[in-house]
Amino acid sequence: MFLTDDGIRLNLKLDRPEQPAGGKCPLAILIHGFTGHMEERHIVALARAFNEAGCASLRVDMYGHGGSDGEFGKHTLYKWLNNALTVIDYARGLDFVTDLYLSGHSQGGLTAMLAAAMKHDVISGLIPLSPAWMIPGQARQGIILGQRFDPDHIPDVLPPWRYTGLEGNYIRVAQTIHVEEAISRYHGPVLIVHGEQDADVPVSYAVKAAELYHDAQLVLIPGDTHCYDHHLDQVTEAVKVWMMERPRASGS
Ligand code: FER
Repeated sequence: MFLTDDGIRLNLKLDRPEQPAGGKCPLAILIHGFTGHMEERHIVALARAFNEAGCASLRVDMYGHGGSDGEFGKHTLYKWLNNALTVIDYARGLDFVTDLYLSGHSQGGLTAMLAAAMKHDVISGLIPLSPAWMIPGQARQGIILGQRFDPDHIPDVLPPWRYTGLEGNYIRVAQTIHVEEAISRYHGPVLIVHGEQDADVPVSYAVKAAELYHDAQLVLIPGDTHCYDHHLDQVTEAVKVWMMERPRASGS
């Protein structure tokens, strides 16, 4: 299924829980990370976890990723944020949807945090998974993907560090984003899940975000990595349990 966001086709996949035909249910939007896509093992498992909790899942390939339009090198957090706003508005209009939840992994988790701040009145719960919310602060300090650069002299195209072709505009955009401000604008319930051995996003950021949010629960997974190579079942279980604890809108 495709949705068009200002001329960019976004690849979406909707999975509804097993339930009587015509039944209403909540829906969780699920956003992959930097260089990721909707068919990654952990993203598919999380979509299924939402379904098992009686919640539809809507996986999205973001600009320049997976089956969506756009070039990877030209993606920025602003483009991802616009994609997220478009997908949220689409999901709100689906007739079976009661409440809307927003989830994402890593850079998708950061995107979910920023979009939840903008759409705080329509997002019933936020589930950032190993959210890479250090990206903006590190971009200002001159660190990206573990590499150092001069934050005041950004090249048009970054050197081929871990990935080739990423344009400097990615960093210029990230430098403008202030995540603490976004965190303070979202007052709904939050579940943060993070592997304690994450080598890409330090677990300290999950701890800090859980402190800053008004109503957050933090689940740390001992021994696990950025993409949950060892204990994905614990991640999906945490999401499932938290979702089943949510109050359901009447009529569902
Ligand atoms: C970075 C560290 C982590 C970064 C991106 C990530 C672009 C995101 C990882 C992911 O989404 O999985 O410095 O810079």
